Formats: sequence, C-alpha cells, structure tokens
Amino acid sequence: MTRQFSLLLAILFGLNLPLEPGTRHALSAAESGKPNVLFIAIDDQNDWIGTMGGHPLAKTPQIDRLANRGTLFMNAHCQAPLCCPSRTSLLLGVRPTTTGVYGLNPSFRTLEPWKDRVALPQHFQAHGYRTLTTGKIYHGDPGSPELRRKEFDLWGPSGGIGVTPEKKLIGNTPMGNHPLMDWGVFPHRDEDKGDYQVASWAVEQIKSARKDEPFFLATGFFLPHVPCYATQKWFDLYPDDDRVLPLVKAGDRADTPRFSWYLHWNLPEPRLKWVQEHEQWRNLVRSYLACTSFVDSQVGRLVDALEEAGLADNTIIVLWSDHGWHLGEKGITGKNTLWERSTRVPLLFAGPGISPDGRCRQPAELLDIYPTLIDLCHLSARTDLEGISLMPQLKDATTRRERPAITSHNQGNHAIRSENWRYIHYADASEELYDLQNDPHEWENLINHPQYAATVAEHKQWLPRVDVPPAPKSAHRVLTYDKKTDEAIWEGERILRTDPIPE
Ligand SMILES: [Ca+2]
Ligand SMILES: [Ca+2]
Repeated sequence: MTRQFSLLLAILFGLNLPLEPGTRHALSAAESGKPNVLFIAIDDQNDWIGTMGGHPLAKTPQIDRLANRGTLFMNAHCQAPLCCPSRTSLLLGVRPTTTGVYGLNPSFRTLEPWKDRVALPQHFQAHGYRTLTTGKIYHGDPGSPELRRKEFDLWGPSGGIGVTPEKKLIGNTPMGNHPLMDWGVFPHRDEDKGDYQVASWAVEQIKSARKDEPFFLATGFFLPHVPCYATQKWFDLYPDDDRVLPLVKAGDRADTPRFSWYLHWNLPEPRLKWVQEHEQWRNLVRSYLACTSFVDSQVGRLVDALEEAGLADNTIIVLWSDHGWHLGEKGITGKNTLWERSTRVPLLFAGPGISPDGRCRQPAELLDIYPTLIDLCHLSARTDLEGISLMPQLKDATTRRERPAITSHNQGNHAIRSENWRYIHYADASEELYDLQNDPHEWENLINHPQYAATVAEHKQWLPRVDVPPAPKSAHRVLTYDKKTDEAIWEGERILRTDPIPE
C-alpha cells in the first residue's frame, strides 16, 4: 500500500495509521475546512478561577468571558499533580501509570516505547496544520533544533519568569532555600515578564496567520508557578487582610494516613506552619492571586487578537492548567497531593461546535483533551489514546460520563474522583474517602465508616490496572514503596515509619 493510499484510507475511514511527524496530508487542511487551534496552558494554576468558585475573591474576567463563550469543566482533574508527568500524559494521551513518568525526569522522548509516539501537536502537524509553540508546553526543551522541529514547526520565546528582584523577597525558606521559592511585589514592568513576551509573540502569530493553512498555536504561561512576582496593580485587586486566606481546618491531617505525607515528604515548598510563623501566608496568597489575574489578562490579549484578526469563529480555544496548588490547605503549600486543591484544574473549550455557557459537572480528565481536539477538528482517530472525547459534553454539558477522573502520583498512589466523591488509595494500602457534596474542603475522611463500604468498592474498581514502576532514570519527586518490607524510598532516601515529618 502506498503512503498516499494509506493516508487516503485514514481520511476516509478514520483508521489509526501511523503518521510520521513532519509529513503532511495530501489534502490541504484549510481546503477541508479545519478550524485553527489555540492551545493555552497555565502552570500550577489551581481552581482559583472566578467562575470555578475555588476562591471567592479570585478575579479572572478574561477566562470567565471565554468560559461564557464555551464550555467549562467544573470537575476536571490532572492525571498527575506535577508538571512533567501531567504534561507527558496530556500530550501523549496516556496515563502516567502507563509510561512510568512520575517525576520531573526523564523526558519521555528518551524512553524507547515513547520516543517516536505521535504527540498531540504532531498529530495536527501530520494533518496539514502549521504548529507553533511558545512558553512552557512540554516540561523541558527537546534540545537540538532538529529535535525541536520534530515537535513543532516554529518555536517562539520560551518565556519563564522574566525580570526578577536582585535577591529573594521573602528571605531564606526551609528545606533547602530553593531560589524559586519566593513571592511578592517589587517595582518592574508587566512587559518585562516572560508571560507578557509569550503572549506578544502569540498575538503576532495570530495577526500574521496564513489564511490557507490552519494553525495549532500552543501558548504556555509560566505563572502562577513560583516565584509569584507581580506588579502593584495586580496586588491591589485583592484586600491586604485575612479575607484572602483560604479556609483551613486545624488538625486536618489527623485523619489522613501517614503515607499521605510521603507524597510530599521533603520539598522546597514551605508548610503552612512556616508561612504562618514567618507572616508570609497572606503575602503568598495575594501573590498567587495577583499572578493568576496577571495571566488572565494575557489570556485576554490572545482572545482579543483572535477577534481582531477575524478568526474567532474558526478557532477552537482550549485552556487548561497542568495541576493545582495548595496555599495552606491540609497544612502545606505546593502540589504533589491527591486532594482536590492539587488535582482540580481549569479546563475549557470555546469555538465552533461548542455550546456557549456550558458548565459541565461530570468528571473530566486532561487526558481527554487529545481525543476531544481530534473530534473538534475532524482529524483521523487514534486507537492508542487512553482519554475519552468530551464532544458529547461540549454539545450538552449535562451528558453523563461513566468514568471518574483518575490522578496518580507515583506507582500505587491514586485518587478516584467521581461526580460527588473522592477515594484515595496509597501504595501501602491506606485509604481516604471524601463526600464532596457535603464536605467540599475534604476535611472528614470517611474511610472507616462502614456505611460507605459500597461507595468505596464502586470507586476502587477504577484503580488503574496498569500501574508500572518508575521509568528508567526517574528522578525528582519520585517515591517508591515495597510492600514486603514496608520500605518507602523518597528521592533516593529511605523513610522509616518512625521518622518525624519534615517541616
Ligand atoms: Ca506545573
Ligand atoms: Ca481531616
């Protein structure tokens, strides 16, 4: 069978024939009426988005406006509460428990089973799309110009933090005084921030887009990832008093298993106790909110550019964050947990074929983005994806979804989030259960209440059956556990049952 003929069959019958990255369809995608895609990633953005209700004071007018134009998933969750595994899962369309990518290393392209796997942007490239990227989409740069071209046709500025103060604003932080662990206001210009430059480049690409070739434009914002620096005007959106603080319950960890601490055993992100004692809690919360509002304004610049270029009606916008962030809840700041604040993320679609004002409360996964974009853009289907298209919910947000959202953090640790419940199973067999309808903050672990045995059993059946150990050369935030010896290894160091929890 010639390649042209196999491509033709793929177009006609949606067969999952391998499409080599960099090769293009015989048919021009524009001729077949394919919409553009504006793919917007936000880093470490939790559910503190105005219309999601995660924080009553969060101001995100641009994302809210976009949500009104499209469908917002109110119960969407990452597949891993960490950049590299979450993004790897989304871009490959497979779970972290399938690849074994759980830590910040390795890059999946260095792993034999995944080095040639067609990632989401490559699938678009193979269907005649011009693919462009700026800012943080993948975790880490592929390296050489040749490797970069395999992932995207054109690379813009990498963005990142941008301008920084001369020294850390909050002084030394515990557990290693990591340079990124900083936040606050200092005099600088918004234009000197990495995210502003990323948005500016994306706006230029939208303005100069060719009319005869659809684009897939990936724009990855860095904030509100730490360090959370913002200019005064963004801080001024939030009161300088304790109304900004999230609700936390004293002693909330008394009923969570000790193993829950192992998932974030020793990390640069300070605990709640430290930010309280150093009078940094309110400053951190305001800084995070200020950065969220700043990124929101950059999203607005992209949407405005699409409208001004006359492309809004022919462009699918998908906006997502790679995972959430705690700001004191459950006694910690940071990610790396299997609770709501760490797994719940904004996920919204807007554009042709998508219902406006949709608010879907069914569980959804970032894993679903790949097959959903295939459907929205009428590309050939793939049989190697583990997500399920959200197309029915984009037509009618009340359409039920059978499968819950599943988040994994290292082998053996999983959260199963259904419409109303969260069930957590750790590698040492300890468990948690929360009734999100009556306990939205997940304060009361119901696992020992016998009346919920059926609920637990129902959720347990969704635990991943494929649950591989960490891939070779896994590092950074990697936890392993041996049931036979009850031995947990965090970042290469053994944790004993009697070890005090690091602060
Ligand atoms: Ca991240
Ligand atoms: Ca509790």
